[in-house]
Amino acid sequence: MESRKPTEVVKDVVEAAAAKVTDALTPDVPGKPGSVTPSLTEPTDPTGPPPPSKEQGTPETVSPTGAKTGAPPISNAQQGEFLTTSTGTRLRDTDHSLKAGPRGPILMQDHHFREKITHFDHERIPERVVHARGTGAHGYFVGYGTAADVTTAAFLAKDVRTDVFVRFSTVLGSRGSADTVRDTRGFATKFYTEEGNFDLVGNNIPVFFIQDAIKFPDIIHAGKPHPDREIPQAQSAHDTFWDFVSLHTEAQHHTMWNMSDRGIPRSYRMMEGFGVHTFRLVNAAGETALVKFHWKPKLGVHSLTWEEAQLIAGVDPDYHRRDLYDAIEAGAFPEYELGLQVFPDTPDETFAGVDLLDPTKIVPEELAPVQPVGRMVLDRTPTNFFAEVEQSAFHLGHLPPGIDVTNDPLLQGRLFSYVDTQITRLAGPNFNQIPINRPHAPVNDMLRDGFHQQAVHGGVAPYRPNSLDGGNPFPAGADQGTFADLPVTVTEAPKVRANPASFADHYSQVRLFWLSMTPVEREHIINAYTFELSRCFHQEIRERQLQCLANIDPVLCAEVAAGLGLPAPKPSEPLLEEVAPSPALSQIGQEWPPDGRVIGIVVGPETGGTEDVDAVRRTILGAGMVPLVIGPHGGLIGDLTVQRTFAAARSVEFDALLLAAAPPPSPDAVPARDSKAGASDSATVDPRVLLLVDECWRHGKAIGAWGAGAEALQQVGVAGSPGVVTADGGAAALTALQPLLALHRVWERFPASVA
Ligand code: HDE
Repeated sequence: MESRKPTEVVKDVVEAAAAKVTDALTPDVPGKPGSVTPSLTEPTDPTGPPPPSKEQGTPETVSPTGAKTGAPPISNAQQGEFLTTSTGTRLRDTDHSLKAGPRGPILMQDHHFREKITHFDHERIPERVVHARGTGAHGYFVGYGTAADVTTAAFLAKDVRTDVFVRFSTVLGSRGSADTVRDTRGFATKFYTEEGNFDLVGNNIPVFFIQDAIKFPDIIHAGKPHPDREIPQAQSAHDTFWDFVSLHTEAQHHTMWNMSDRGIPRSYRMMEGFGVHTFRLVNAAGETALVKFHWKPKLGVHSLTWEEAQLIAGVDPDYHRRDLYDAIEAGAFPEYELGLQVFPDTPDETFAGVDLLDPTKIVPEELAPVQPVGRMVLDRTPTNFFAEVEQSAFHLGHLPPGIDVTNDPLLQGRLFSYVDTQITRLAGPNFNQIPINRPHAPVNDMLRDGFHQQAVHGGVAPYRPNSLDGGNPFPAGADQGTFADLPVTVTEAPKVRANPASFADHYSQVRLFWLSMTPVEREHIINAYTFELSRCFHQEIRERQLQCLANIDPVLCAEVAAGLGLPAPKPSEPLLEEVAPSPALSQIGQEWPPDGRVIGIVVGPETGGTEDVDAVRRTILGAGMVPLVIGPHGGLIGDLTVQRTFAAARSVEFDALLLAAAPPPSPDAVPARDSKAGASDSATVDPRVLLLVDECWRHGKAIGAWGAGAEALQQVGVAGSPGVVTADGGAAALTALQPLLALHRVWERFPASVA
């Protein structure tokens, strides 16, 4: 028999094992990079570019001027089997530059070398000045037809389906910062409507720090890292932020939302979205109404705990990005309902005493219910992050007929800013021709030339009036689907740099928010203020912010002051006595579908392959959730693929924990190697498993155990406590866990100290 080299034998064995593991993994575990399963050796037979993965979407193949090309989406991607220059000439070698002999200098004539390096040198573009860290997904929106009495916007008509692209983001951090920092989240949606693009560029918080756009550079300079040392990154726990918000007290309402659990969402799938400003709608009869836009997530609004958020920032800085993409890949498509709060368009633009032009105020949903007008589903991940997510450019002036702006001074300033910033970031005025930004409606705009012009405009007369192009393009008539500038009356007034008097109330709604929270949510708010202020260097800034808290609520102020070791000041303004809380602002007290929740399953060296564990895994998958098997070592235990080893697992990756075993310390539970393994030599259960249980308990997560798994609960001392269940078998443990998951967390584990 022909003898084989040892390396070849090893290769065969490894490939066989890899195939087995891959087969076991493929159907269940999201996150496979690309659509191709790699071979162990480098491929040599030419094949075409890989097809997209099943979950990937790409911009519609319309021309730069919005014509449907009918070309398959893949026509935007690279073509052919062979390596070429950017102008299509095939290349034989991309590993060696052209030199004057093997030891000689590189020759100027090496076009491929110069093209490759030059292009690489220019791969980076400026990140967004705010909202730099983001992620995006494609999807669709379907109108319910319920908005017909307030707007003519065609995409809201019944059963009209419109493609969308959504970009979620944090505000303060740079492009590579962590996802789970305490911050506001951007929620920007581009609707490619048949009447032109509509960009709803909102946040997950319904109010903003400032009332006038001219203050935007101030709040952002204060929130960004200090200019001398460029720290801290992506957070507000520092002097310049608190210096500004404690002086510019209209920021206190937004700041309170940031210090609440809204500042650390569990997932982009579990966040509300708000248009923030009041918009003006017009219906077919020409009647106008004032509205605020809301996105309501199907899965409810949920948050991380502060400790989880901090741990995740280290363990998985891409947590929200991964969560979004894994959910879409797993078929748990994120879904949101679009709703409107509708107000009469009265001359004072005020509803129930709330000035609708003041972006630091909400209208409680109890006073103006959110009326659903359509549904959005995100069902495709990007094919190329840069081309789609980075190059997406939003602008709240992109409005379809039927939706118009108001005089909110923040909104007015934004109308200027977004185009201006794209011109630098996307290097010229033609950014709307980039595939992700192209409208799906015909474009005939008379804008010409400029950097990166992709349209090949015909004709000779890009001006009006003209006769040389036969008069084209023609202004459309009022009945031909035009955008109408509403004839809103502007009251005669002197030119001033001033705000309306109603904008001077900076505290009543902050108090409303605080009083609408449940006790445990208040505890979190107290903790957040105390954490952030204790990170400030200057005592003066802490004291000044405490004065602001005194003007919000005495309990809040006293608790934060105690945490900081400072006296609690008295209010400097009278506290609002009669406040009707808005229960809609609280996240706690309802039940929500557990779709896409991640359930960790701890298995031991023997329990891994048991039928019970396998059945639990399949039931979790069948229920639209994601199992994460955690075992003593990688690879397979029986037929079960271990997704995380005890060394690599951390409780923050899952929403609930199931213990099928209380495994003994595995060989790598060596504190010198893994400090999570602790120092105890006498542990009978792997200390990393005990840490998982301990952290899950601390973070209010449901825990279930069966069989030997119950021993781990005993050792941590949590057996029998709220939200900790033991059962005869895996199926029963999972059943007991599910209602707990619907509540998001086991809140009763932590009795609150404040009422
Ligand atoms: Fe923005 N904002 N913003 N903003 N904003 C930008 O535009 C600006 C504001 C929001 O995923 C920039 O393309 C000013 C409120 C989101 O690409 C810039 C003011 C709200 C995104 C800009 C505001 C937002 C941005 C930076 C004060 C919630 C990310 C890059 C008047 C309703 C969009 C860019 C994306 C991005 C300016 C205030 C939401 C500089 C001047 C209020 C979600 O143009």
